[in-house]
Amino acid sequence: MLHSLRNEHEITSTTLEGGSAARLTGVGGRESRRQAYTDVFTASCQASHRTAAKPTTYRGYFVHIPTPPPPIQRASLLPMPREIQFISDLHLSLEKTEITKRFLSYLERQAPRAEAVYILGDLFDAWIGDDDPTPPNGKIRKQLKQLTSSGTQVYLQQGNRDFLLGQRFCDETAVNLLGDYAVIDLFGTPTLLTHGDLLCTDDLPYQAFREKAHTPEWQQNVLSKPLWLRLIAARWYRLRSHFHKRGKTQDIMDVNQQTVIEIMREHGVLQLIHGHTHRPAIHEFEIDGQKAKRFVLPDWKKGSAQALCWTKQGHRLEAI
Ligand SMILES: [Mn+2]
Repeated sequence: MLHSLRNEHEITSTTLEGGSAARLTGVGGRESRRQAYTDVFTASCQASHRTAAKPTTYRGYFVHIPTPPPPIQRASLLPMPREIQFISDLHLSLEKTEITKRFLSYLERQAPRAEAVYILGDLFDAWIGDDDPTPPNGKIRKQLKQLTSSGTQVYLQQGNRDFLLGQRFCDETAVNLLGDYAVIDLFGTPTLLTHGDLLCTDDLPYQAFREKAHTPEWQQNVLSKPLWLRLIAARWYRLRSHFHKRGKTQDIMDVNQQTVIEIMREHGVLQLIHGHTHRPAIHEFEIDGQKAKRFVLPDWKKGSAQALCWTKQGHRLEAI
């Protein structure tokens, strides 16, 4: 088309806007002029469908090819709101299949939304060593690994039930093991995280046992026993713990407020999140004339579980 056009006409200029088109000179009647119009129009249409960014010249006339819009810049997208989630006291075990299912579903559906998930102890009802393959340990490991691989950071504190959770478990799942106390910057507020058993200082027999059980000698002694022996010992320990609890008053099992204040003061925080007591609440009090808060996470039950979800806008408990 362009070839015949070039032979018959000389195009001196073009504007393809509105009703005007190429101004044609030279020989040819109305019919050939009409044909030239059609040719120029067709050429321009074909050209404008190309993706070249700069205008192209066809033999003296100018076809404007619109510049394609720039690709959307990542930086111009609104950032996803950051979310931090806290859970604790799941007490996962072979017998509690509903809670295991609930946790696996949480790891798959709700946890990936979070930038970080903090598990503040007693993820397992008992832990006798990272080499224990008893279900649901394998499944939990696998799903935790999937979550950390997808970009959500997972932080773990030991509880009074799973204080033998070790580095091997954390390496296999890419979970970060925290110490008994950890201070994080929670959207600008320094916040102390702990399982909570260290705050129950009225329970003297437990504190004495804890001290002993946290020595390297005690732990090495236990972990060096064969797996079958540790499995039996764990059963016995859980049974014993059940009867011990029955004999203790409710007050002894809760935190000691003076200890809470001392520990918070020591860590320079006015906000504390912990689990362990299974008494979910938000306590408000004062430390040296300043307002302080203590968040107690709920334990997981057969029929209900919750995560404390925190964003820049604030916090809420979300059902799992
Ligand atoms: Mn606990």
